Amino acid sequence: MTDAPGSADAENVTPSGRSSTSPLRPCERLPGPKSSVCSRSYFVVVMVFFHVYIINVIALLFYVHYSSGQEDAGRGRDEAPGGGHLLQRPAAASSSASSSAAAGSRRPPPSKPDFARDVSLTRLEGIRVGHVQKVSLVPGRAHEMRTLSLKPLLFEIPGFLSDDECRVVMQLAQLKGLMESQLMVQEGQEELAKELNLSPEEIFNLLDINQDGQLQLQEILTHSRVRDGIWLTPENLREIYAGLKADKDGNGLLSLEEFRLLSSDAFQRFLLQQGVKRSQLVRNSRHTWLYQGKGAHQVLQEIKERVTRLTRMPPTLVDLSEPLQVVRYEEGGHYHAHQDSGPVYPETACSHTRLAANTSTPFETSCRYITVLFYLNSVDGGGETAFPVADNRTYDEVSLIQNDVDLMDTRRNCDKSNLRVKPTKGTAVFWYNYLSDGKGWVGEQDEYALHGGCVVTRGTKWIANKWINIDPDYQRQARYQQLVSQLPEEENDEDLALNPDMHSPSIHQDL
Ligand SMILES: [Ca+2]
Ligand SMILES: [Ca+2]
Repeated sequence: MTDAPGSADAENVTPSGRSSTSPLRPCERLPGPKSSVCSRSYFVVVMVFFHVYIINVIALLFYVHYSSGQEDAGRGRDEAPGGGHLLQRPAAASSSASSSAAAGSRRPPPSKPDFARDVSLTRLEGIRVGHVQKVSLVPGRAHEMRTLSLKPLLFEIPGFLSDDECRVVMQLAQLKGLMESQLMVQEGQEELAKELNLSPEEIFNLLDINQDGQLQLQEILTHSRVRDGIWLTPENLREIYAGLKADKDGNGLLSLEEFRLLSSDAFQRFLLQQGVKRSQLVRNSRHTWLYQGKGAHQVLQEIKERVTRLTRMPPTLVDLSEPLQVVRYEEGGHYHAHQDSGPVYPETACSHTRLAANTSTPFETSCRYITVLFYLNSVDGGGETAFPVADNRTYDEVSLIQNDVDLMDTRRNCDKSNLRVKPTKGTAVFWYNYLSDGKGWVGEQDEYALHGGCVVTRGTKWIANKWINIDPDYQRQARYQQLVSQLPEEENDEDLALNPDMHSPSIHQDL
């Protein structure tokens, strides 16, 4: 570089495009009289800079163009082994027609043509908390539907079921027989770790949510909530640390070195050896499933039809959903806060469309778009349905446990939940477990839909759940429906009716 003023002004000149007049101006600032030599040499210097600048810009444009092309090609290479469905997300997220077309061309050729999106899911309007709207569910009577929260979108409909209907559902459930919702001895945690083939370092890394290289109590507690098992409290964990001498340096945190010395199910095994009470489980209830298809009790069919009218979902989708689940909580029964359905990533399969998924992914969730919960009796004490973070400003998994207060613990902290619904005979509440994708289909999971059953302090609590299962992947849902429609009618009713307990042992974990 020759001189600073020259280069500085060259930068000023070129962007404004006044190259013919501006080069002379810097000379005016130079000491001494103006000279033609000055202006001519200065002009030459500036022009050199101008050309260098233009060449640089062109080179830069070439570089950007070339490197983004490479990046696209690289991305294509990285994703190819993961299967075609991994490509669908970038394509769907991009509004650019060219990138969609490019992603489409990389997708493996589908065995069948894509289904046209001819169904749009209605999503009811909450308006505001406390808003009441009239809904027509049965002839000659209007029900009132009150908005309880917007995050999740949650409604309450008093008198949805008559006293007689509540009685019939409870009797049918007793006739069929109820089973324990969660078995006492939990196996399988180690199996999952083995199946995924994770090293202790990888598990540590997954648990270390804030990535500070140490496991805080709440990081371990948050993880232990993911699966049905023994419910850990902060005190439990401190006892376990002491019993297993896990926290060698006694700082209340687990380092990677300390973690490596523990087996993957050390905590659960320690608790099992101590003896586990029912109250220490994630859920303490009994349940059964009642089919609502052809030939089912009239009351069950009518409830299904009423749910269809209430939610305004396509009847076929409701027909192909899980049967009615009836749950009984005895005194002392509870269900700690959980999500009815999990997040859906491209590599996750929905339990109900598994037939059409044509994949052997280890991840599966129930894809329960809507939960309709019915109170079959009024409970003498406790048993509220708690929504710990309903209408919170933000959602943060780790902050659910702070200063030893675990908001997900419905035996201790229901009173700290943002919203509690008191069980009243015949009342229904319903909410969306997923957001909309903005195009009339299922979008991302709504984490605010976290909820649990508070401990029943007096009497028995009876509820029923009707889930509406919809695959966020429209094509998978459509393929599944086509498969079902091609089966003979009797098979269609009996074999394909979802029995979540028989279908897959993991399905009623309600992740
Ligand atoms: Ca940490
Ligand atoms: Ca430590």
